[in-house]
Amino acid sequence: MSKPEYPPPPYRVKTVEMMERKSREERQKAIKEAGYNTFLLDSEDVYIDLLTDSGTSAMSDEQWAGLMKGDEAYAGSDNWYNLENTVQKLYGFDYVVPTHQGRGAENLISQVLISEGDYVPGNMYFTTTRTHIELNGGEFVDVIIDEGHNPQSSHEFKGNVDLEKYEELIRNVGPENIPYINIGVTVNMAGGQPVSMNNLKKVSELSRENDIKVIYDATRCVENAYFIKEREEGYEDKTIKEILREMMSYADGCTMSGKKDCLVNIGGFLAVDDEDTYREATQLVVVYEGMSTYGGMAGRDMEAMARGLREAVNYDYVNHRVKQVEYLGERLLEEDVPIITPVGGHAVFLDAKKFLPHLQQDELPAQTLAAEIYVESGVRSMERGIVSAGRAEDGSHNYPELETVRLTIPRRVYTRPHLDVAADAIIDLYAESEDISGLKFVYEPPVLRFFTARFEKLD
Ligand code: P61
Repeated sequence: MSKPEYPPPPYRVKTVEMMERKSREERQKAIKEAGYNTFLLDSEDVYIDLLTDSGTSAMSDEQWAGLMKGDEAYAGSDNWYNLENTVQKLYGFDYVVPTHQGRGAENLISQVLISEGDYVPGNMYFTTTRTHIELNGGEFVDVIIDEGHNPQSSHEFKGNVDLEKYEELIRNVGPENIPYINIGVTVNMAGGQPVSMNNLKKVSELSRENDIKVIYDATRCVENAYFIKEREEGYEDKTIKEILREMMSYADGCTMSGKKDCLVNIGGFLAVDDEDTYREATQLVVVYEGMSTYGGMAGRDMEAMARGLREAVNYDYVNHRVKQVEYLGERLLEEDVPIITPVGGHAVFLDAKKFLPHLQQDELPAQTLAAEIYVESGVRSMERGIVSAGRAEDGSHNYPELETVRLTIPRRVYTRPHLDVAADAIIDLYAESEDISGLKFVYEPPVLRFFTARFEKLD
């Protein structure tokens, strides 16, 4: 069998952080105390942390040096102008509003654009995005292609918008009731799947014809640009930077969680083309985040993000990053462990319905599997299934087709042997998976329940 590709990282180590693996007995105790919810584990009880790629990147020496250049003036700091200028140059939007993280930007755009009773289509929901849409009286409508919901479909752009579904929504509810379409590039909940340039272009045309704005969730847009370069005809010789600029030219604005592709631990922004939207957002940002020249970030955070934005469009960096994720996927596929394919940009998603076929979705297969992986190996992962999907208006669970466990790779942090530890443990667990019993809720908060819910084992 051929060895999966793993390019050498385009960086070397300057500082290390020591880590320790607790014993199996300690891990069993820790997960029980955490109510079988990996979000509630203490970080010191975790060996290899694949919970998220959000805010967990390793910063470069350039970024750390930038922290010392933090201008902590309350208003108009140098670092803000550097950040604003970098976003304008790389993304092409005229107006930038800083926020403390991605959901801050989602709050602003949802409040500015959505009126009670509106519909907001998107290529699969994301938890915080949908919550802000709903809190502002909107209804989210999923218009991703069917392949996006199918773990085994080999479609190369599973994040694409189904233009027929989008058109049908426009016909049924009227374009005046759709303030914008929200496009995730890439689509987190679908497995980090990209959207093609051709699809972005068509979505833009249809939206402009109907006077509907296009707002991207640009959180992982660099990884999306990489997939376009690798997979879409005509883009193989373009730079990541050029592809990114073209992608953004088909949008009216974007929200950004700086904690992912911007390579920082905290931060975010909203960027738009239209002055009216910008003005309204700056009126709100002072209420929710801070002045419109810091939006909840320290000067040093803004400097680190400006530098991270520029580093992230380096081809060698993003090529190594995505290949690292693919490597973990390949290791699992070699042993027939069920995962979502093709492997996406930031994480490998285990198909928990197939991994634990004896469990009903009500028995919370993905939540169960994430807890078992932790006990087996000390590796922390995240449930992305029925628990994350929450409840419908009538109080019943939403039943998403994708019931997954996400093994998310932080940027520039782990090495191949770390990924092998995770792969080996999951392969071993798969061999004995029929002995694993499910979980039930014992505490369930009403909003974004997955963060703090608690569970007990079913007998
Ligand atoms: C994550 F379990 N993602 O993937 P903020 N859009 C997109 C995101 O991936 C995203 C945000 C907006 C996280 C953190 C997280 O249900 C959860 O900077 C595509 O986190 O506010 C965040 O950006 C929000 C984990 C968020 C979750 C919500 O791990």
